[in-house]
Amino acid sequence: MKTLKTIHAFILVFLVTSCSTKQKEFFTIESEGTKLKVETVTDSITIPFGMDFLPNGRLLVTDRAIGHMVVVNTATGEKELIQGVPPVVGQGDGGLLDILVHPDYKNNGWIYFSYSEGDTTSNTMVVERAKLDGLKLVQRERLFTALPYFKKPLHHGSRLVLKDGYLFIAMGEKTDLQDSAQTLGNHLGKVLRIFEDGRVPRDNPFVDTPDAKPEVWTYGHRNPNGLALNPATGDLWEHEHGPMGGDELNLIKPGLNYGWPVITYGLNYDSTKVGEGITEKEGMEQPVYYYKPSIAPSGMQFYSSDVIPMWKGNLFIGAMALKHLNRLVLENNKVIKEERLLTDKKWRVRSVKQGPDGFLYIGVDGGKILRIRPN
Ligand SMILES: [Ca+2]
Repeated sequence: MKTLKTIHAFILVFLVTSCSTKQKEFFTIESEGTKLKVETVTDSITIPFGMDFLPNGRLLVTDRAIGHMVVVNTATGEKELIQGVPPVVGQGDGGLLDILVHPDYKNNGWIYFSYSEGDTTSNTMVVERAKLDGLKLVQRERLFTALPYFKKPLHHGSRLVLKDGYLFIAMGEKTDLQDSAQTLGNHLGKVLRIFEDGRVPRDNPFVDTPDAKPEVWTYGHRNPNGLALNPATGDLWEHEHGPMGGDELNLIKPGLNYGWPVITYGLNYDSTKVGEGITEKEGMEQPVYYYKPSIAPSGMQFYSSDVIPMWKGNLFIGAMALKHLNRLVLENNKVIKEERLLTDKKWRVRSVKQGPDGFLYIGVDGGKILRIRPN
């Protein structure tokens, strides 16, 4: 028996070694008349909801439903599990959600992450920051708890962006509480702004509004699964899952109402109208772009590198229902072209991130991490 175990251990070591040293799987695609190489970085991550880069080519990935935080060596594909991650509600849309490495990580060591907390009868989305001691999370600090807790573990939104000392958080409307998005006294269906240490800025738009949550930056959102900064302009962009046929791309400006559920380009899933069935109303913002039929967007990244020159300044969004990588060309904050990449692969593209190497990394459910690079 002992001999058998030893043989198994040898086989395992051999397999791990041979997998990590073999030639990476790849294929080519074409965009704007240029061939690009798509290469597998690693696999066996079930739902790679969030990804961000540590120094030295190490990629942090959240595996949503099982609540794992993994660090991937992007050169070898080897994965290591981070310890000390809080327990999560892995049902519905819940789990370990977005992850963000502080832009000044080398000096401060902070890692930000969001997750769903509670149980299947009462839960919400929480944002923490922590540091890494080897492969363990330490100095955990809770920065934000979306209120109120609610029963269904659905529509947490949960994307995070850091900019100039502020942390932006996108929070979903928690389904059955649709009207919550139009009410300022809760955090649901909102983009929120806090300082990166959790304090609330005094110049947020609703700090002096009676009964409003002071963290509210914008409202009237449904289920945001994408939040990204355009590094060329400093603008904050959001995308959200609409109902059937109403996925939206929005340019986020403080204090504005983005309309859900009063205006929408979508229908309820039983094909009935949402509310009065209107698409515009005074005092409510129009999306910059919307998808009909819905693509079910997830993850979002402005590509800012010169490594793939024809993509510079373009916006990339994962698509989970109409499975592909969505590429938008913007001009003066309007979409002038849409391209759907990787359509033949039928991948639910969950996360998109530009690497420090200028390659575009995507995480797909079921569950590979891949990178797109010059051929
Ligand atoms: Ca809207």
